[in-house]
Order: sequence, then C-alpha cells, then structure tokens
Amino acid sequence: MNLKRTAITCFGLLTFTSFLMAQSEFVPNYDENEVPEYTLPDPLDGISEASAWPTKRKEILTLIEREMFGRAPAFDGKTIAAAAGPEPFTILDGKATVTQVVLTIAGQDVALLVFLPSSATQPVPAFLGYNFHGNHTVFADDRISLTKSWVRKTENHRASEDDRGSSASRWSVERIIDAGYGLVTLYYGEVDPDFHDEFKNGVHAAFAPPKEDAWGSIAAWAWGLSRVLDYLEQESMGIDPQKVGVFGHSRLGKTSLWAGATDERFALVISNNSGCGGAALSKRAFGETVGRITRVFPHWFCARFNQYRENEVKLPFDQHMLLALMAPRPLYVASAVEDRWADPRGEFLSCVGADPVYRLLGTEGLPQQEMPGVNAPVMGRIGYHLRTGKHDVTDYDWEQYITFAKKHF
Ligand code: GTR
Repeated sequence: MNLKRTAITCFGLLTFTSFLMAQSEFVPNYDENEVPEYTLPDPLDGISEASAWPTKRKEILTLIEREMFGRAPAFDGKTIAAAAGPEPFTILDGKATVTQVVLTIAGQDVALLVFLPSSATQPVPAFLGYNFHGNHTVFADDRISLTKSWVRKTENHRASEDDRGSSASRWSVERIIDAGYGLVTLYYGEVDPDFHDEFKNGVHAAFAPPKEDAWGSIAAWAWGLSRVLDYLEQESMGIDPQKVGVFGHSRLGKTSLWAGATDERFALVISNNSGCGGAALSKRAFGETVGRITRVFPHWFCARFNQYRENEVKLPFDQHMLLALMAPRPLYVASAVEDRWADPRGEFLSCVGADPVYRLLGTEGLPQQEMPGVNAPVMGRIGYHLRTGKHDVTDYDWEQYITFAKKHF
C-alpha cells in the first residue's frame, strides 16, 4: 500500500470512529469518587508581582484562544451602521422605555432591544446579553420586532407571534429597571446561526478564517458582543458604556465569559450555568465532557480543541484560567443544584482556582474556599451561588446579579 492510500485509510478509520462515538450513547459521570485525579495548571505560574500579570494574562489568553475558542479576525471598526428601529415605547406603566435599533455587523442585521428606566436623567449601568430565541421572546409585547433569522425551536425555524414572551421568566425586566439598570439584549442567531455549516453563515461569512485556529461560533458570538459595546460607546443610547456587565446563560454563558476575556471593556462578567466549555473545570470530566461537547457541537470551538477529547489530562490550561482573565473585574458564576450536567462543583472550584490572581491584583477575590450551601450566595470580587432548581435563569439569579452589580458600580 502506498503512503497516500495508507493516509486515506487512516483518515477514513478515524472519521468513522468519531462518527461511531458521536452516535454511541454518552454516559456522563455524576459520581465524585469517579472524578479522575488531576492537577490544575497554576495561572500565576511562578509570578508573584501584580506588574507581571498583564504579560502572563496575554499568554493565557492566546493559549485558550488557540486551543479552544479560535481566533477572531482583526476588526477595523467600520462594519457597523445603525438603522432606526420602530418608535420607542414605554412598558410597565411607563417605568421603562423600550428602544429597538438594527446594527449591521459584518453584513448581518442584528436588532438590539434596549430597556431603560424612564426616570433616568443620566446614562445608566446596564446588563448586556444574548437571548436564545429572538427579542420577541424576552418580553410579551407585539411592538417588539420578530427576527427574520433562523431560530432553533420552531418547526420551520422561523420566529412566530406565538413565541412572544416565551422566555420572559429568564429576564427579570422589572427588577432590573427598578434597580436603575438598563438591559440590552439581542438574538445570538442573528450574529451567527447555531448550527454547523463549516463556518459559512453569520458573521463568519465576511472573513476568511485562518485554518487550524479558526474562530468557532462561541468566539463569533463573543465578538458580536464587543461590536455592540463599540456601538454603545459611539451612541450611548442612555447607557454608560463604562458600566456594562456582560451576561449569558448556558452556551451563552460560555460566550459571556469569552467576551469578558477577550474584551476588557466589559466592566463585569456573569456566567449563568455555563458548564463545560464555560466556568466548569474540564479536567474533572464530571457531567458534560470535552469529548461530548465537541462531538455534538463541533462548530462552537476551533478544531484544535478536539485533541482533548477523552484526553483532558493533556489540556495545558483549565477553565479557572479563563475565569482568571476577568481579574480584577467583578465576576459572578452561578450554578443550579439539578444542573449536574454543568458540574456545579467544577464551576465553584474554577472560581477557587481563579482566586489567587484576583488576590495578587489586590482585590478580595472569592470570600471562601469551601463550596457554599444551597441559596447562600458569596460575594467578593468573585461571586458565586448554587441555587435550588434546574438549568435555567430565574428571578433569584437576577436578584443576586443586581446585588452584586450594586456592590461594584
Ligand atoms: C447543552 C450543552 C450545554 C449547554 C446547553 C445550552 O445541550 O450540552 O453545554 O450549552 O446545551 O446551551 O442550553
């Protein structure tokens, strides 16, 4: 057999094996006794002066970018043009004003839905985060525009009137407004549709991706959040761009963490139940694993991340180092008891692992090293809670995020 044919056969076998593994049922480990022994790399790796952190930080950022999320292209700052959306209107008996504006980000029309306290006399701090199913699902009001993009849940993948307000329980709009904060949300599928198409659709289409470390969808979504912040810096829209907390749930929590890591303009970062590829330590292989996530969602990461499937021991970093990239900015990580798939303990231990960096930079970091009890939030410069219930965003979560944000801005 010649060399070329051998290579083709090996490639075929490998592809077939990973196809089989993707098909075979994945059995998650939920037993602490079965967690493999692991050693976490030291994010400070011998440095003991705060002044050495920026260089170390850059090293870690580049490593995680290359091995996991992929590199986003350089941006010249010229691809955004805004078109006015429908007329602003008020909700909640006039307490909040809702504005919609459409941005063009690398050729994609992306609609921002902005809620502001009507009584504000100066720019307010705000939360910025993607929604999963379209802006019209965040709050039930037929003046909110329906997305024209591909959506995940419906049969024909088109948004429908019936979905209005269907995710409202995940957005405590009134609580946020009453606290004096703004809320900016947008539909993640308008930046990059969430299915694998070899990086041809969404903002990916506007750029020629580099091969091995091409930016996956999480990197594209994070990049989109930075473009929104660019816009808020230009136009303000009643928001103080210096006080924008980036928020996300689940895959969008992985996204808010990567946005916070790649863009230090985000003043506060929140990860809600982000799990594997987000706040949870990969080396624990508890619940969802690198192997499972990269087989089911190959487009979320760059191809190099696949080499750590069933091989977390080889990872030269872990997610505590991703969290450390937020330092010294306030960072909040939230877990839920029934969300074992996302490994609540692994999410907490990640905060513990990031804590030395926060302390080196002169902040309080995480107030305790033992995992707190259920519904007993801890809030230092790093905040954490484990709430009762399942994988979701609840009013309880928002109550903590607002308390935490108030503590810091
Ligand atoms: C799951 C995935 C998780 C999480 C979740 C979500 O299927 O395994 O990593 O991201 O989706 O985003 O809802």
